[in-house]
Amino acid sequence: MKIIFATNNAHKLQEVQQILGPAYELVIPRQCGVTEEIPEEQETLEGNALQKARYLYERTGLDCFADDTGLEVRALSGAPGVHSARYATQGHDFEANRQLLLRNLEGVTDRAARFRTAVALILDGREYLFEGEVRGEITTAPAGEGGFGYDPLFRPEGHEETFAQMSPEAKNSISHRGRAVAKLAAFLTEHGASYKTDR
Ligand code: ITT
Repeated sequence: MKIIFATNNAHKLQEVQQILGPAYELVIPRQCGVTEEIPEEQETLEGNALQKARYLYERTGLDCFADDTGLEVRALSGAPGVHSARYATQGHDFEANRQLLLRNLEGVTDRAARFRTAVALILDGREYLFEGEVRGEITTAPAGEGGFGYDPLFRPEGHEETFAQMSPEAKNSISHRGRAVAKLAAFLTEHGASYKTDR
């Protein structure tokens, strides 16, 4: 089954392809002639996921989905949340974002946090939303080389390792994205998706 995934994030693409498995062939915006940055200007994850999926659907008329993810830290009143990509700078600077998060949590004992993912699917012109979350805590120093973004600072509940110290399979089996995309996969298996270039 071929379906468009409205992302420009290569790490996410790899994760989602791994979660969905070989039964799905993911097509990225560039492969359908959409090379500009897809806007995400909403104040909620769901709003942004829908905005990205709608943008691509309007350009291509093809079935597609998008994911928007945020890290919500309790002691920071839910920040960086929907602003996770641009926490420290306007760019997607993972290292600067991690450093700012650690600085903002200096001396803070409540390290509780969660990752939340909203996935928006447009299938035959209809819109659907799926959600996944994982609870955990922010470490006091980065650990691990795997994953991306805030992974070296996030230790999921019930685990000794950060996401960046886990294998991709282990992260995907409990992660926010893994849970949301598993719901998407179950839905697609039931309802089917088509990729027709003549539409
Ligand atoms: P697209 O919009 O092109 O899909 P993006 O990088 O902008 O890619 P998001 O807005 O969904 O993706 O994610 C916001 C930021 O949250 C992202 O830049 C990372 O820093 C962080 N992030 C997202 N998923 C993550 C994960 O699984 N592990 C660690 N950090 C993550």
